[in-house]
Amino acid sequence: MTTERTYDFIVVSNRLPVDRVVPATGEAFWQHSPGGLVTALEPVMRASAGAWIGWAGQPDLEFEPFESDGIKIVPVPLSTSDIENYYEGFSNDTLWPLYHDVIAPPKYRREWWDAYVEVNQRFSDAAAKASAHGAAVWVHDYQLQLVPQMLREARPDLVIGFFNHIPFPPYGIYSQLPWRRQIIEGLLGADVIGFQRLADAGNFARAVRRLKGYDTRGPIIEVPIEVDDPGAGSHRHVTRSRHGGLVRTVLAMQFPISIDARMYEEMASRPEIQERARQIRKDLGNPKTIMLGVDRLDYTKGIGHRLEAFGELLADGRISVDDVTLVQVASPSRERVETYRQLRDEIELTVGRINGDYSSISHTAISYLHHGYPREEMVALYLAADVMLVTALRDGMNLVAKEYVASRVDDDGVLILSEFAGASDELRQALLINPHDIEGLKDAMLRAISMPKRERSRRMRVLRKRVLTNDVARWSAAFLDALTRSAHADHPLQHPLGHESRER
Ligand code: GDG
Repeated sequence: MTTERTYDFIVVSNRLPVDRVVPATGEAFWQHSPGGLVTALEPVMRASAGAWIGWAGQPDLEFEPFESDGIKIVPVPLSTSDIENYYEGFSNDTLWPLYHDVIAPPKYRREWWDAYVEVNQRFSDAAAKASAHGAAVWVHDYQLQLVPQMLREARPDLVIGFFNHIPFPPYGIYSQLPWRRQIIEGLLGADVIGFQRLADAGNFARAVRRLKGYDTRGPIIEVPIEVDDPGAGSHRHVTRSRHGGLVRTVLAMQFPISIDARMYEEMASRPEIQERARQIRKDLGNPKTIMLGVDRLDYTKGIGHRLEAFGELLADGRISVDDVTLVQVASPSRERVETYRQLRDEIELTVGRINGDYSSISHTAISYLHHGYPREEMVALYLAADVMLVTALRDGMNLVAKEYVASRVDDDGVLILSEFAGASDELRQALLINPHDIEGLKDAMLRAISMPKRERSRRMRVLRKRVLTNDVARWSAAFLDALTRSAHADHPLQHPLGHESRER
């Protein structure tokens, strides 16, 4: 009999940090996809013999666990129907619009919910199987909100963390969800629940009070323990509530995510990337001002609002294509979901109209790029852009804003940033805007275009200090520190119930 290996630290996310590449000839292989999360967690994974559990990105295929760049990878299979119902359906067409202030109408389908429960159970089973006794498990994002409770039921010995990368909506919106109670219960299975903003944590605490009637004190939520709960003896943080009952405490607070700022700084200092930035400016006709937008093509990002403002400035004659050009990278996203197809059509129609109306043979109003680019090219674009436009209607954090700042090693460039993006809590020296206020957005664009060099540098220096200090390593350390404290704050044997009462 073979005993499966178990791990002391486990990360669970919908997607694994690797891609399976199938070349035209030769054998398929795994490629490390170094996203922000991998970079943040890599050192911790290595130091603590960690494993990463998630979907490998290809439907209907099962893969054995394997090792990639020193990280153990445990693939969870998803069928074509799981992808349609759990991923594209419930995750991307119910939860995503609901959690982003119903910018698009969420669809509530019972079969999608059933698939969500089933797939969450599969992820939880995989995590339970791979976890050593007392291991720390860190679950990520809205696709897996039921996993904490499922995992706690199966393995009360584990320390469980959850981080929500997207906003948590106000109760008036959240309460639309037919399964609102189940999701809250799912999340409360964690010891620590992290959000991007203080406001998200506040919205969550309110939902807990309204739906469960539990007491909350600041970031602490008191979850009553049933006396016949089989795992009661193993629960951590067991105390007596004001009302005399036994409660388990859960910490729910903000841990704003960040980027590997030093990596962006290092890339932006490379001569070949700086040369590429100059080349980009030259290719665009060396305009006085380059404005840049970089987003997944998603309705939360406010791409239409920024195009409208830009188009009106051209129409009003307040800017001219001879001086100002807009580069919009819209990387392809969720193209099988109908709302995203419609969004693409709308954006491309608007870009076509503005270019048709205002471009000249020598100057294009908007360079619209519906591609993904290598990171080097993104950094060159950041360096080439005088003004960065982040006009999200709702965004958990928005890493692009932080990447732009980290890349500006020359202390130059102006960031226009929506107050509806989590990043606006920290990046106060940006030009903060309300993207729904088109006149205000136009004014901010003009102000950015004509901002004196001294003011640009002063603002950028403050922004850079902030991003370089609060980087992604600090984020993961803060979260894991809270989780570790939660692991050591209580011991199962000190459970106030004592053994006899639990055996009743
Ligand atoms: C979710 C939340 C939260 C984009 N196009 C290309 C490319 N990107 C990279 C950017 C950035 C990332 O993708 C996008 O991150 P964002 O934070 O801007 O937005 P979401 O994808 O919606 O992320 C968000 C985040 O999770 C983390 O918690 O901040 O609020 O919605 O890193 O650079 N990268 C490359 N080529 C592209 O064409 N290489």
